[in-house]
Amino acid sequence: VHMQEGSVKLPETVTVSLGDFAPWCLEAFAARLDGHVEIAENGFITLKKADIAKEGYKLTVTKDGITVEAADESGAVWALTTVTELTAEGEALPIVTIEDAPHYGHRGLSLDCSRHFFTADEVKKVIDQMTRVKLNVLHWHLVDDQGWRIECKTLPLLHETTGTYYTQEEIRSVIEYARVRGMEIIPEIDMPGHTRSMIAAYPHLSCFGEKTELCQFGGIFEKILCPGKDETFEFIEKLLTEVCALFPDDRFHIGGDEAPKTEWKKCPHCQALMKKQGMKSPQEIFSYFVLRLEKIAHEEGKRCMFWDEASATNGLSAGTVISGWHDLKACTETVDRGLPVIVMPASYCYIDMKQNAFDRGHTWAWLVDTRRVYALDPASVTASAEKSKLVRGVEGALWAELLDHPDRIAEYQAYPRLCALAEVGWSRPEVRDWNDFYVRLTGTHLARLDAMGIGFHLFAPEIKYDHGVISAASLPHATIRYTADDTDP
Ligand code: TNX
Repeated sequence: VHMQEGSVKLPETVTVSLGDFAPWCLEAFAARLDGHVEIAENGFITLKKADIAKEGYKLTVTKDGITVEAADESGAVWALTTVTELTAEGEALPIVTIEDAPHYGHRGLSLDCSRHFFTADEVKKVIDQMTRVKLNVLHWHLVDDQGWRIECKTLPLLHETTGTYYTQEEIRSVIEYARVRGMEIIPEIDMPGHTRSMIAAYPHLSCFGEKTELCQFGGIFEKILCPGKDETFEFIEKLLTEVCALFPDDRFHIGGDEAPKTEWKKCPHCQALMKKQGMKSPQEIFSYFVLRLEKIAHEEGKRCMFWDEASATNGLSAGTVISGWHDLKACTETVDRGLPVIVMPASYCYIDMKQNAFDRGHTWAWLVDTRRVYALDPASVTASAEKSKLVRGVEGALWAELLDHPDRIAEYQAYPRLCALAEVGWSRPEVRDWNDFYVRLTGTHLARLDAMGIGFHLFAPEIKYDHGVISAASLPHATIRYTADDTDP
């Protein structure tokens, strides 16, 4: 960043010369300016193709206008996002030159829409807010034990049994909304565990085929898909043929986490499979399942992702990417096996955890406050320069078992922790510094989040007790409410 004296106001209607860029890269910018953007020759903003890193940009603001140089549309999207950020509260732009590019190519959020249904409009809002901090991947967790959320024309009992789901039309509109914001959508169909919503619709998919209901609360459930029956794989093939075609991006997450082997050990089909394949343990059935899922997804033209439980599977294809969620060690083991990893250890990246002891949220991975998120160093998972290339990026996870109330708790959980995570993904490690981040966050960025209409979490007020008087001081934006009789304020 190179700042100079002076500033320039954005005109009422911002004219843009597109150069060789596709018009879609203006869409998010125009939406943020209530449509006051026009394509024109000699525009106030000039876009130029340049030899700059993927997603990178050079933004030059002068008294006469703005020049954006980028190699691709996403670089232009991020440059214009920076312009929006600098003018979020109606400020004039500083005269400045910014050269910027992300450190990691994968900067994501995993959003659980099974446990809590976010409407298509709510998902779009999440996407727009994510792109404000230049996150570029929405890992869309669409199905789980508590609900199946994809309209499925060939296997309609899936969505009919759950009742609340996205139509294919809605899914397409979310994908398009994300695309013009430079964001990839990676859908997830978690298998073979976390599949109660599939089994509730089609009971024959489980080992013993008995009728069952959707789960009403979170957890790890023993009734999962049966790998001993051919019908299970025929079903998955049919399912993935339809669902893969719905999502144009080439990556597909097939889960693989938390799959108890309890039923497999008792199931005659699974026992027969073990015998036939010469398997010695149910763990080998799991690997067999994972490899078959991978093959089916490949046939549909997809590159696969799995949770880290799958990373020990021998024979995974080199392009398969692992989401390392247990801890940093799981990420290290993944790269040691030669597989690419998304670093998302729960104790840093799970924004469904409480941020302080009084919050609503999980605690199993400990309290995860903003400072803790910021402290994540993805590069620390390996000391080898060669293996460090396998560290593809970071992801936050907003699991949704506890997101049913109060209103907008998702925003409260996500911000400002996602701001910290975005910086972990974007900035070079050597320029990251918590004190500097904290000053920028509380000095200007929280006000911007406020101007963007995001309901964020504030750092706890400082409480003092002195000679019988309790006093509390907090940051701007906060309202302190209290009661003296132990009731909820
Ligand atoms: C673990 S992370 C899960 C989720 C839960 C989450 C709650 C992962 C792959 N599985 O099913 O929602 O913990 O924090």
